[in-house]
Amino acid sequence: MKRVLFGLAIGAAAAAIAGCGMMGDQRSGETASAAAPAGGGAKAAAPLVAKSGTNTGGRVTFEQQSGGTLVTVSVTGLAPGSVHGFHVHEKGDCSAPDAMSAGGHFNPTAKPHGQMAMGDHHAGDMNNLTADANGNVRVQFVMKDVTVAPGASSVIGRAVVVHKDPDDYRTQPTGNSGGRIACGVVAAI
Ligand SMILES: [Cu+2]
Repeated sequence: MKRVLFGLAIGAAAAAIAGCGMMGDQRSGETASAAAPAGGGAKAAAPLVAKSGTNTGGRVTFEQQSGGTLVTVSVTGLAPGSVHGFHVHEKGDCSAPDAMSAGGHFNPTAKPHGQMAMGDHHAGDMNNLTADANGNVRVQFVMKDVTVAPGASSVIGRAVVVHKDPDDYRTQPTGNSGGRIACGVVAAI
C-alpha cells in the first residue's frame, strides 16, 4: 500500500526519478489495459483564442471515457449572462480573424443541425454556453457522437468555436448563432 501511494504521489508530481518512474510506468500500463475499451482515456485540448475583435478566451478539454467523451469548458471574457452557440467545427484552422477558416460544423455522419442528445444533430453540436455574472463559463458534459481516439468522429485536428449569439438548434446548417468570437484547434495532450 505504501508503495502504491508513493507511486501515485510521484506520478502526480510528474517527477522523473529513474526508479520511481519505472513504477509509475507499470501502473499506468495496468490502468490502460484494465479500464479502457477502445481509446479510453485519450485526451485532447483546444486553447481558445479571441476572434472578431473580442477578448474571449479559455480552454476546452476532451477525455474519452466508456460512456462518451467528457468535455470540460472554461471560457472568459463574455458579457455577463450572455448565451453563445458552441460547436466543434470541421477544420482545425483558426487563422482567420473571424475564424471562418474553421469551416462548418463537424458533421461526419451527414446529419441535419440540431441539439446535442436530442434527435438528429451534427456530431459537433454542443449546447449553448451561458456566461455567469462575471462573464465566465465553467461547464462539463458528455458528448456521445465524437471520440478522442483516431477515427472518422475524432475531435483531434478539428476546431472548437464560440459564437456571438445563441444557437436556435433549428436553422440549417448553422443554428444562426452569428459571428465567431473565439476559436481553438483541438490537439492531443
Ligand atoms: Cu459553430
